[in-house]
Amino acid sequence: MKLIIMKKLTLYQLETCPYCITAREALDEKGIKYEVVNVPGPRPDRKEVIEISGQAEVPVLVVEEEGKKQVIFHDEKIIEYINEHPELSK
Ligand SMILES: N[C@@H](CCC(=O)N[C@@H](CS)C(=O)NCC(=O)O)C(=O)O
Repeated sequence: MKLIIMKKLTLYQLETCPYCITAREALDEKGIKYEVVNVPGPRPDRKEVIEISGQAEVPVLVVEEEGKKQVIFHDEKIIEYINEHPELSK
């Protein structure tokens, strides 16, 4: 029997942020499912993303798997992660 481990992906982002658009396009091109959390515009108000990632910039991708969270930020790092995980597209 094959065991399927599900990853839950959440993208913290701003709709018009160019780095976020790049990350979304990369996820969408690969058909990867993810949830979107739109962060507030002002940096000090981004409490959730600061708590999760230790910094205020978006995009931030959170990958949850079996209770563990992996936090990835910088658009190029997000793209690197999804390129290294082709199983996310299935
Ligand atoms: N090096 C980051 C840059 C991300 C970035 O600058 N994001 C902007 C929005 S486009 C941001 O959150 N800046 C912080 C702010 O608005 O104060 C990346 O590649 O993702």
